[in-house]
Amino acid sequence: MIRVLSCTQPTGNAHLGNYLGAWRNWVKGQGQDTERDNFFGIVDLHALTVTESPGVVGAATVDLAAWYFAVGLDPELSTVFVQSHVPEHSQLAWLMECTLSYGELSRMTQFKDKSAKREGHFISAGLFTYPALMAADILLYDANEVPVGDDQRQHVEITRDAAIRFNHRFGDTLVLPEAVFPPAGARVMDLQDPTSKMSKSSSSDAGIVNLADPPEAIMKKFKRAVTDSDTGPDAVRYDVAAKPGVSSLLDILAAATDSTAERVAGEYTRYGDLKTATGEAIVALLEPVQQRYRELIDDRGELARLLAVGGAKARQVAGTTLRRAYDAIGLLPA
Ligand code: AQP
Repeated sequence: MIRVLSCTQPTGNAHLGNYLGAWRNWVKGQGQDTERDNFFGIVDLHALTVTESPGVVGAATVDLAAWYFAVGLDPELSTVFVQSHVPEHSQLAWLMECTLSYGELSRMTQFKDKSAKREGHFISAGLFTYPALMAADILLYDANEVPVGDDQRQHVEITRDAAIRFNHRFGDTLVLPEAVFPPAGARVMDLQDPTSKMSKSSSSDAGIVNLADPPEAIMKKFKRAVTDSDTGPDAVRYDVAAKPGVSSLLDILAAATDSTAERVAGEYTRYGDLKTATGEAIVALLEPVQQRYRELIDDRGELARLLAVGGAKARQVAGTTLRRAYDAIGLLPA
């Protein structure tokens, strides 16, 4: 049996990067032949690193739960839970903070990026230590596979380092996870700045395809996507360094149509046609998801019920792992 774990922060709007980079692959994994035990978290405690007012995170948690089920997570096949409902996350996080070094945390690119974006604003200690909480999120579930977008590569690496160091100190206790990336869509880029990843905290909405965007807005964003001024028969080609905008569109179209960027490149000669085709493919992909989201978000009672069931199941697994870690260290039993 393969244990699968991945999570999302309830901050900002769900976007195409979340869907193509992570969620769609979680759903695909549910239907695979190999026996899989799937855990998908809504990591609300991570959202606190950048939260300064009441009432925001809870609402965003419900919204994200609706997106999780709308994209196709099946409560029969996957355990969907909220991080703060499973106190073991915070407890193992402390052990991970004591396992990782200041130097390792200082080298995390997300800390550098996010603290730079918040220059002049409050930068919480949590923004610095959150990779330890993320390591706990993964290790609590003995996860073998962590299906994520490319931006999470460094987080899974540091999680492995933490597990290796813990096991070296206290004996074989924690399972070493592997990050798993989709063949296309692992790094969906901002449509207005194709050298930066599409991100909830981007400054301009024009570069982000929100999952809730209506079809006209999606088409408009793709039609205005930044490309380059090349002309000629081979202008449409996949070359991330030389042609980031075109390559990003090709990658999105490949992800949406289960193809490869190189193959879809061969089907177009004009940027306008590529933009229209990519926009249309995304509109078609999102249409049924948006429909299900609208139904689910109106049934908050059912969402709360599903999260309670998932939380209880997650606690069983998390509690066993935390106990194992405490015992390995030799903490005095209560
Ligand atoms: N642009 C992206 N391309 C591919 N995958 C992406 N993911 C996020 N952005 C992209 C994947 O979505 C999952 C959930 O991510 P998250 O929302 O918890 O965290 P994040 O990566 O920090 O998301 P954002 O949008 O970039 O938020 P901010 O702006 O707050 O940093 C992960 O598997 C992630 O890889």
